[in-house]
Formats: sequence, C-alpha cells, structure tokens
Amino acid sequence: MDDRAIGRAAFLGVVGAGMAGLFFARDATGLLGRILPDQVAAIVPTRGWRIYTIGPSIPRIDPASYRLTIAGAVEHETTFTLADLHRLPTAQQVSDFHCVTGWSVDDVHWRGVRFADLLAQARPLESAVTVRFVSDEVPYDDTLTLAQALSPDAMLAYGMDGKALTAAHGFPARVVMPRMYGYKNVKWVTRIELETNYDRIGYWEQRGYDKDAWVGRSNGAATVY
Ligand SMILES: Nc1nc2c(c(=O)[nH]1)N[C@H]1C(S)=C(S)[C@@H](COP(=O)(O)O)O[C@H]1N2
Ligand SMILES: [Mo]
Repeated sequence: MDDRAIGRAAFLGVVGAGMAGLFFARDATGLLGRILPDQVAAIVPTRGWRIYTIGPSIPRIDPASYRLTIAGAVEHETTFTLADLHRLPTAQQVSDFHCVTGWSVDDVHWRGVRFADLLAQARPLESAVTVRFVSDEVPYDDTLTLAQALSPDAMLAYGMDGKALTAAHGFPARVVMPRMYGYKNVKWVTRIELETNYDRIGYWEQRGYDKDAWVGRSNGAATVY
C-alpha cells in the first residue's frame, strides 16, 4: 500500500464514522439495516454498547420511589420496591447482547431475578400466555410469551458487569433475553402485565421487526453485518 492508498483508507474511515451515525439514525424510522451496502457495512463499527431511547433524554428514576407492578391475568396484583426485588432469589449469567442494527456486546455479566421467581407471588392465571413489559419511557413496550420469559437465560436485570445498572442501561431494571434482539430487552421497566393472548406487538414490532426476534432467525437476520 503506498501513501496515497493509506490516505484513502483513513479518509474512508472518517466517512464511515460519519455515515454510521447517519445510518443508525435513519434506521430508527425504517428497516434500513437491510439495505446497507456491503462496503458501508464493512466500516460501520459492530462492537460496543450504543445507548438507545425513544425520547429526548435518558429517564432518571428515583430508586426510593421506584415501584414495579405485576398485573393483568394474575391471582394477586403485586407491587415491588427495588429493595423487594433485591430480596428475591438472585440470578446471574454471562451472555452476549445483539442489536438488530448489527452491533453486539460479548460477555455481559447480568444480575437480577428470573421471571419464575418474580411472577411467583402474583401467580399467573392458567389462561396467561404472554408477559408484556411496559417502560417508564412511554410508549416503549414489548411482549414475550410466558414460555420465552421462563427460559433459563431470561431475567429482569438490576445489575450489569458488577455494578447497579446505569440510568442509560435501564436503571432500576430491564429485561434481558439474550437469544433475542435488543429491542425485546425493555429498559426502565415499571409494569409487567400478564395477558391471555399473543396479539399485542411491541414498539419496534409496530415498525416492522418480528415479534419472535430470535438472533439470526428473525427478519432482523437480513441486516448486513
Ligand atoms: N425503554 C426502552 N428500552 C429499550 C430501547 C429504548 O429505546 N427504550 N431500545 C431497545 C434496543 S433497540 C436495544 S438494542 C437495547 C439497547 O440497550 P442499551 O441502550 O442498554 O445499549 O435496548 C432496548 N430497550
Ligand atoms: Mo436495537
């Protein structure tokens, strides 16, 4: 490679960084990831967290006044404080995180509570088939089937990489479902509703993504990495 070639590579890098912002921003309004040309995809960074919100700023929730309510198709509507959540059996796992737009973070250490333990007190009715997670960031929500939520690597997380979740990552609590794309991983969860059908579609699903957002096996898989 001569000097001019190196100069050209450096220039492409700068353009790439600028374009990455542009493409990810535009992705918020459509499924642009699908039509990213290969040459651009190759220079879009694919490692490391990006912080997503649908609003203008990161929700800040006061830990003392935080409440998580479990309602809908349950025997006993139940409300937890953050201290209540911490008293439930603690689950920990290390899993990779994938956003449908093409970035991933490997080996994230999560700490929180399994949905079986979280839902036990509320006691879902026989007729309950789905679990809807409602964010403090209205109108962000998403739904898992009860079976998906009860899988051994799904949880409501309140800790990440050895510390409390940061506000940006969803403090006080967020959904973790690592085998599905990031949009199923609702942040700032304040309400959980058990429902008796799977009709509801979440915030990003209303904008074209699959309900069953399996990494590599849903329509997000069309994203060019
Ligand atoms: N409330 C809320 N939860 C959300 C989102 C959001 O915009 N608002 N974005 C989702 C998407 S698309 C991804 S990839 C992850 C990103 O997690 P992070 O912001 O902790 O990196 O959060 C998910 N949960
Ligand atoms: Mo995402």
